[in-house]
This record gives sequence, structure tokens and C-alpha cells, in this order.
Amino acid sequence: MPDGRTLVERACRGERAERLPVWIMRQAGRYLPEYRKLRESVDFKTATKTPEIAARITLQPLERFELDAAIIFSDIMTPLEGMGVKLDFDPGPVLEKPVRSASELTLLDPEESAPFVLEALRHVRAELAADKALIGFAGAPFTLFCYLVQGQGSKDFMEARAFLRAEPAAAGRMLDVLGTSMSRYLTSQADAGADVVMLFDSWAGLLSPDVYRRFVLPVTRRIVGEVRAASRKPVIYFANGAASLLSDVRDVGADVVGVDWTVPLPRAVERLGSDVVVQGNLDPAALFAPEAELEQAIGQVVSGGAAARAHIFNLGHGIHHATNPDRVAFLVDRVGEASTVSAVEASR
Ligand code: 1CP
Repeated sequence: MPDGRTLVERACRGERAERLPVWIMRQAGRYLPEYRKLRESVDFKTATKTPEIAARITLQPLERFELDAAIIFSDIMTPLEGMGVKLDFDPGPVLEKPVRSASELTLLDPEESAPFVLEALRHVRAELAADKALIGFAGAPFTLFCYLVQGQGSKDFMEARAFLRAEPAAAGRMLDVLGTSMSRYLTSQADAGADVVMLFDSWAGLLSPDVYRRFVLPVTRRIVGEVRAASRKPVIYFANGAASLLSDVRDVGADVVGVDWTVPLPRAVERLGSDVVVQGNLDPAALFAPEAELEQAIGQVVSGGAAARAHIFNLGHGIHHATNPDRVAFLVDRVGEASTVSAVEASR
């Protein structure tokens, strides 16, 4: 940490350091026995709303593994309660009733309606080593819209996608309120100590490029611009399943683009441009392969990422709850090894 910035922050700015930074989507969660133990005495929602507990869960994976970042323990749906939406988790989000109009949503005031998230970030930043980055996050407008309109999880979010087509003006107003709210939310998280913020667009891959460009790109791009201007901190945008949308994803203008495991990184870079910073993209299922194959798969992601300007190693989506934590320790160790070797080779 020569200049006081973490490896993750340096990568976000396009710099390649002595080794690749690594963290794991959903790294705090059910695959960890200490998380399951803690959850025996507290339900998910209470855990996310109690800063001391959320901070402890956030730090659990870093106590076990040499990860380069902590991501705040919360959920993309958590701030929606502060916008007037009644919901519970079972285990995924379930709404009391679906939302079909912006008039059912109030603009988020993060300090007023989600102070526990900001407090948890302050707790974590105070305890986290200076060489580890703290990541704040929010759901991207379209993914939040999916859960709001559908009322719960779905394989194809047909009702949400149909609503976009049937009521484009009403849908656009909802996306706009979500956009302004998440822009404020991410800026507040940056002010509370997040070094980097990330937008999760888990369901963007359900859209055709024309619908993505019309409804999703403008509002997502607006959030990135506003957060960056207000906080000066880097923004990561992860659009899951978006292999066919990558050139539009580039236009979102994020500092870092998260890539899912279905696109080899060199191919993603061809679409995104070689000046892009990528994050990803080991298949979460690879953690179930025999060690030699896992090691090979890790090596492929490390060398694939060399096509980009800089790279943050991660999975291509969240870690599966049945994953053996020992495989995560192995992964973190191998990424360190593989990326140090390739850094040496590159400098020759
Ligand atoms: O303990 C439990 O059983 C609750 C399961 C759980 C957890 C651990 C949920 C419910 N959310 C979370 C935490 C969470 N959610 C984090 C924590 C930080 C970390 O990464 O360690 C994050 C970043 C999220 C984000 C999230 N929630 C996303 C985007 C990322 C992704 O995986 O695509 C999405 C789509 C959700 C919705 C959600 N919340 C919970 C579940 C099970 C789901 C998916 C449900 C569905 O679509 O049906």
C-alpha cells in the first residue's frame, strides 16, 4: 500500500499492482459455519438492521481468508423499506404487495431511513485493516424494479418485463425514482466510509439490447455519473447474464465492469474495450471441481484478465451456499500465486 490506497482501489483506477486483488460476491453468508451459527439467534432482517451484527458478519470472511475487500452485509432490497415498501425475506425478498407506480414510492433519504447501513459501514471501516477496501452497494434500478413489480423472485420476471412494455411511462417513472434514490444511497455509503461502491444488476440479462438501451442504460448511467461526481469514489457495475449487452454495459460508464462466468474475459474485453477494468469471473461451480481443475480454472481467469487494463479477481456470480470454505482458502491462495507469477512474467 505505497500511497495509502488499497489494491482494490488502485485496480479500480486502472493500475496493475504486484498482485491481483481478490474478493468474493456473497462472501459473507450461508456457506460459512460462523454465519449459520450467528443466524440461529437472529433473523436476516434484524441482522441487517443492527449495525454491530451487520458489521460482525461483514468481517467474518476476512477473519478466515486473505481477502482484499469487505462488502457490507445488507441486501439490495433493504433500502426499499425506507421508500415505503413492506417486505420480508424467505429467504429471498417477498413483498406484502407488488408495486406498480412511482406514487407508491417515496424518495430515499438514506440518513433518515437507512441509518443502520451507514452506521454499520462506519463500524466496519473503523475495524478493517487499512490495506483492505470496504465496498458499499445498491441494487441497480432495473433489478429492484423486477422485485417490486413481480413482488418476489422469479426465473424470468415476466410480469416486470411485461409491465415495461405495457406501461412504459409508469415504468420509466418508477425506474427514475429508484435511480435518484440509489444515487443518494450510494453517495451516503461513500460518505460513511465505503471506499468503492457497486451496483448489482442481477436481472439485466433478461432484457434485449433495445429494451436495455431504452429503459435501463440512461438511469444506470445517471447514477454512476452522480455518485462519482459527488463522492469521487469508483463505481463497479455488475450486470449478470449480460453477455449480449456488453457494448451497452460499456456505455454505463462505470469504473469497473463485473463480468459473469459465461463470457471468457478476453472476449468480454473485446466488447468492452481494452481500457476497461474488469471484475470476475470464475464460475461459482468451479469451487466444486477437483483441486487440480479448480487451479487450472483460476489460472485461466487470471491470464484472461490480462487482456483488460486492470482486473479484480472474483467469482462470476455469488458463491453457492454449499461451497466448502476450505476451497475458498485454496482459491485466495492460488489467485495470489498465479497473479504474482504473471506479474513477474509481464515485467520481463
Ligand atoms: O441468510 C439467509 O438465508 C439470507 C440469504 C441472503 C443473504 C446472505 C439474502 C436474501 N441476502 C443476503 C445478503 C446479500 N444480498 C449480500 C451480502 C454481502 C455479500 O456479498 O457478502 C448482497 C451483496 C446481496 C445482494 C442481492 N440480494 C442481490 C444481488 C446479487 C446477486 O446475487 O445477484 C440479489 C438479487 C438479492 C436478492 C436476494 N436476497 C436474498 C436472496 C436469497 C435473494 C435472491 C432471491 C431471488 O431472486 O429469489
